[in-house]
Amino acid sequence: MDHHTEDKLAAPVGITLDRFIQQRQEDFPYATGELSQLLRDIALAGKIINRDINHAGLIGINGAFGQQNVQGEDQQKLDVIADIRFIRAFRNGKEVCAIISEEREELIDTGYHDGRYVIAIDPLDGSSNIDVNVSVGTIFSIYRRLSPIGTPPTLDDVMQPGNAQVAAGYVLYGSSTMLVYTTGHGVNGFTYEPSLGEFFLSHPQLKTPEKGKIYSCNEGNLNTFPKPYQQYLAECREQQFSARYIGSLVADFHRNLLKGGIYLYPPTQSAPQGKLRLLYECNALAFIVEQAGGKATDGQQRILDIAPTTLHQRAPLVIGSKAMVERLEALQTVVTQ
Ligand code: AHM
Ligand code: MG
Repeated sequence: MDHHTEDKLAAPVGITLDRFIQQRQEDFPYATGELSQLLRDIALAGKIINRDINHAGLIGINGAFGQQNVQGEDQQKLDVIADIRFIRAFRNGKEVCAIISEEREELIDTGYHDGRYVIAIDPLDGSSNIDVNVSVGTIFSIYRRLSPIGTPPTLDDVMQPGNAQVAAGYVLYGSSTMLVYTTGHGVNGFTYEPSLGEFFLSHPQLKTPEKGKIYSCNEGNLNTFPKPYQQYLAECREQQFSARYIGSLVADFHRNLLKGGIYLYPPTQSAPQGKLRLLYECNALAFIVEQAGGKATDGQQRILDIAPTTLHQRAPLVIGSKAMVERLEALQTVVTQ
């Protein structure tokens, strides 16, 4: 039987995430395999959280946990569960010496001081959407530590600018679950096949369109946006672009990445630095979008060049198709605030 007939009878399932990571590692002869293992740990924790989310409505873990996180927001139960699962996965993996999480006030020293990497994670972004069955996501950034191997991690290890990331990605728990990541050599997307329990390469070498026709922001805050943003959004409406805003960053970002578009979380009256966190949300997505040919700015400068000053700092975010982000940047210089 020839290959063509065979493939028609039993369609090939494609490349698994594990195989892909292994092949990539072979391209880097001096790679120790620790980063590969770390990516596998993330994928495994993602699968477990995917299961938890799918069961959430059934087993009563939906809804508020009755506590607030460090930003004073209500924590949802699944935020807490996802946080525990990822931190456990990183502790078990022993590749990272330090973790910072959107859900925790302080840096976590994993105790594995030989670990070369540190990780910043938003374990479950958009979790206020879970009760209404809307997509949520996990966002992560990986950095090489700055302090010497074998010593306790320091704050400097986790307060690096986004341009120092060695890998970043997200898991989107949507109508299907996907893992999208970059190690600085393009962006690849994997779709989870629940019956096989594996992620398969579904979106190799993702590129985002140069221009798009989708804009995504919370327009309820429009009147308090700085003038250049108001002007930009007026132009979007004049051109009859589509307004699409789920209010779940990973889902909004992912749609725009594939279709072309712009996501904006500008400064507002109640949130003068925007709402999103530089280290847990903005940096990872900025690295991915740039690797896919897009752009990310805080309105003044490239997101990846911002030197962080505090663990939980926020930054305005404008991210997506290059031409659209550049139009907003151009308006920043000509429209008076
Ligand atoms: P979270 O980290 O507390 O889940 O908040 C982040 C979410 C993003 O997913 C989303 O893009 C944004 O908050 C929506 O904010 P708003 O409700 O102000 O539009
Ligand atoms: Mg978040």
